[in-house]
Amino acid sequence: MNIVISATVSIFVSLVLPNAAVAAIINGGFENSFDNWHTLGDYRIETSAFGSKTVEGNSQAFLSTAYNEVVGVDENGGEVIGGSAAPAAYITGIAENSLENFLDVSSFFGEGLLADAIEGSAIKQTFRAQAGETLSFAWNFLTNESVGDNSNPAFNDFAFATLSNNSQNLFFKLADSTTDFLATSSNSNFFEETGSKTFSLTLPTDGEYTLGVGVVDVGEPTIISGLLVDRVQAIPETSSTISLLILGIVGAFSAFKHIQKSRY
Ligand SMILES: [Ca+2]
Ligand SMILES: [Ca+2]
Ligand SMILES: [Ca+2]
Repeated sequence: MNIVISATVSIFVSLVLPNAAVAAIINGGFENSFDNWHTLGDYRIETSAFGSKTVEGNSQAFLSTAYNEVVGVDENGGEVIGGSAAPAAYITGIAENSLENFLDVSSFFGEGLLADAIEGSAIKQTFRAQAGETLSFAWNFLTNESVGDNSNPAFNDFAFATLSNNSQNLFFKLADSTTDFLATSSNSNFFEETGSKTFSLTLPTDGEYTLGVGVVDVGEPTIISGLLVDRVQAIPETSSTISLLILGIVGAFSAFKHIQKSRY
């Protein structure tokens, strides 16, 4: 009898716990610092005081490619040195705490466009979603590299996203030094920024996904780039329809009450 019960319990646990342990995206707006996120490299929470406004709430995530490098200028015009970016193992040979290891994408930084990534930073979160949900987040790529027509292909720093589940690893380049940047120079410590953009992707199947977002130096390590991230979310296809319906019902009810009142 006991054996039967414990077998039943263990089956129940194995079926139910994985679902319960991983939920929808939590703290996607970084209002609770990096709670529920895993982090690697040079990262911190910034407010709108950064010089580029948050998209949602008071906080946004900031990642950079700085590793003991010039990250700004103090009030006396002196260089401010900082940063703790992580290595890309394919170039540096340092596998421990590497970006590839963190993102579980062993070959990404050794292939094609990514072969010259030297170092950078990334965050990730694992969540459950259903087919048809739209995964999205706001991002803003910032750089001190030359951009546009002056960009140098050898120093083409870039920002990226990875999305993996148990069947595949997807890679998306968000921006690099050839992307369109704001015509006016950035109000932040960086020379250039793309301004806030939105990444959006419809998830194909039910399941557990890991979203990674990061930024890397390419070709040489000292001229830094950064990435702001905010409002990371996965929204069911129907939620906007449902809320419109609810609004419609409330609206109809208010109108009905109004009519009732005006009769007396
Ligand atoms: Ca936020
Ligand atoms: Ca660097
Ligand atoms: Ca660089």
